[in-house]
Amino acid sequence: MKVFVFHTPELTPADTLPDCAVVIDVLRATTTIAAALHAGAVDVRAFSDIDRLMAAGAELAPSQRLRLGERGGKPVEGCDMGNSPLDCTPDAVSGKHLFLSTTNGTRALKRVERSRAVLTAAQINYQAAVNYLRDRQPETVWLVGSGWQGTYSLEDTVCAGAIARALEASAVGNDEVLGAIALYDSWRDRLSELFRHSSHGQRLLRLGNAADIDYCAQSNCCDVLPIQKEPGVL
Ligand code: 3SL
Repeated sequence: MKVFVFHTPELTPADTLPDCAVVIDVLRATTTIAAALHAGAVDVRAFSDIDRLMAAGAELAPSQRLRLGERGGKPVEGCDMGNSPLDCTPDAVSGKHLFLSTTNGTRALKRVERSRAVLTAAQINYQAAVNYLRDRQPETVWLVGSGWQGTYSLEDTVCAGAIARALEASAVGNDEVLGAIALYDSWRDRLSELFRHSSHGQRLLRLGNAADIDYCAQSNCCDVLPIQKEPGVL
């Protein structure tokens, strides 16, 4: 197994795809996906475009679906919810199909959705991805951070580092892997503090989402593996 870390979807090679892509958006899309599936959502359907989300969502009765939309950290008008993992309680999501569109996470998923296998991971469930990778031993693995509109996000890289650290024996595909492991090793006991320093953490704090940051900074509180069943559906 050869593991590569890419800090943003834009940095992934344009002419190839891996055997397994792991999409990471710790703040907050892939945390929300993990929390929703853990709380009993039937599936999560990812859209990069809100209009497409609305059109697809309209094909199901309101009792069967929930539409989650986020732009710039804020809930999108007309959707049922924003992108807070804390809203994904069993009462809210159990038995429902979720339609999700976010600024960066769902876009990152789109970039690699044609890979042989696609997982999503966050700090709250990364061990499930590690177990899958150890078990399946795909030849090439991309750990893809979602970043923020094309720029690097600290929290995604730290989670990639947690995964790469746990896969220690694997071949290191690029220098970013070593950088991500070093970042994780330095901050592993103070993740909530690190996330508060990050630019998106600061944005979420300004929007009053401190509790989300604390939730997203927990390690492996959800034993769930979001795995793509068909392009865009986890
Ligand atoms: O950019 C994204 O995909 C979101 O996760 C951003 S937010 O945390 O919902 O603001």
